Amino acid sequence: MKTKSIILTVSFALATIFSFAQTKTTDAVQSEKIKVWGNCGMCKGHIEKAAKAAGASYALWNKDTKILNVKYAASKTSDKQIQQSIANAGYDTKDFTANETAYKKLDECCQYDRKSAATKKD
Ligand SMILES: [Cu+2]
Repeated sequence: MKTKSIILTVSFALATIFSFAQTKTTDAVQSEKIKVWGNCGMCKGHIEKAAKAAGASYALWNKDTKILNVKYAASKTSDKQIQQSIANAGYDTKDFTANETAYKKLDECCQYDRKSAATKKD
């Protein structure tokens, strides 16, 4: 009977570890839809690259809707870090504004209409 209780204990422990590991992985993956200003296919490349450089595991920007779909591990990066990285690359996002210098570095075709046409100097 001793063997039986050992088996029970071990399988219970394994089940606990397994379910814990599962919850952890599902909890860790975040997905967001972020508005990012931009123009063309080249912008798409830059935006997605910047998102991935900030730790996103998945990034897909739609130039018609201007919506960036991202997936990332919460332990690795955050919505804000991703947006900051995109802004550093010259693109305005929902919560961040690219600085003028980064924007001016973009190719002419990529110089999209800024988030706020209002006065934004740096
Ligand atoms: Cu472009």
